[in-house]
This record gives sequence, structure tokens and C-alpha cells, in this order.
Amino acid sequence: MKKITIALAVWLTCIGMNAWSADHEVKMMTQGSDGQTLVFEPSFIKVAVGDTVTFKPMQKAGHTSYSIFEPEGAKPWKAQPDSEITVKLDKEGVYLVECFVHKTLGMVAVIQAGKPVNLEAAKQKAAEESAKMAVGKDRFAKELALVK
Ligand SMILES: [Cu+2]
Repeated sequence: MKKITIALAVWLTCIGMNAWSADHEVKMMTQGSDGQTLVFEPSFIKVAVGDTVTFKPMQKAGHTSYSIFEPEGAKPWKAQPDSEITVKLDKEGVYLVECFVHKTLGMVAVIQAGKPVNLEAAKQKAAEESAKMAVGKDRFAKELALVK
């Protein structure tokens, strides 16, 4: 019984320290593996609240990860061009991401952390951004359709 109690105490401490938060990698690619150009790969990911996401530029093309919409209280991020950035998603909801340089060419991504509590607002923002794009106007909508 004592052993179980100790194990439980250790387990609860681990949860408190967020020992199980994971890092997810998103590649920023000039040419995606499916032949599409200027993409985040994957362009949609679902993570747990408290997880981190690392954006990795795979080619030097000025790829720049910017968050353009976040859940309330979350900190926006702006990476430097051609630079890796790791961001912590500590607020629940949907995040919209663009490559600052290629946003009008549809280089966008969606991250869902926990429950999509702000999905309607995210869809509205995505529609506004998509209207400004020259190509890839449907990408945000396709990614948001995967939010569950
Ligand atoms: Cu780019």
C-alpha cells in the first residue's frame, strides 16, 4: 500500500511539472513532400495544452513563423526569417500561423491545443486572411476543417 502511495505521489508531482509535455516539429518548406509549394508540414496539428511546437525552416527562402491569431491570453510569436523557433502553447484553443514572407501565397498552418474553444473567431480571421491571398486561398479552410 505504501508503494502505491509513493508511486501516486511521484506521478502527481510529474503532472505538476508537466513532465509529459511533448514537442512537435513543423517544417517550413519551399517544396512540400506532396509537391505543393510553400507549405508548413504538417499544416495542421493537434497538440495538448502545454506542449511545444518547433518550426524548422528547411530551405533558406525567408520562411518566417508568425502567429496571427491565438486563444485569449496567449502570447503571439514572431520568428526571424530562416530561423527556427520553439513556442509553447499554454492556452487552450486554435492558433493560426503564417509565413510572414509567403502569406499571400498561402503558406499557412493551424494548430489546435486542447479543445477548440475559439473556433468561430479563428474561422472568421482565417477568412479575412484568405481573401488577401493570391494563391492557396482554400488552405486555411482545409486545415480548419480538421479541427475536432
Ligand atoms: Cu515561407
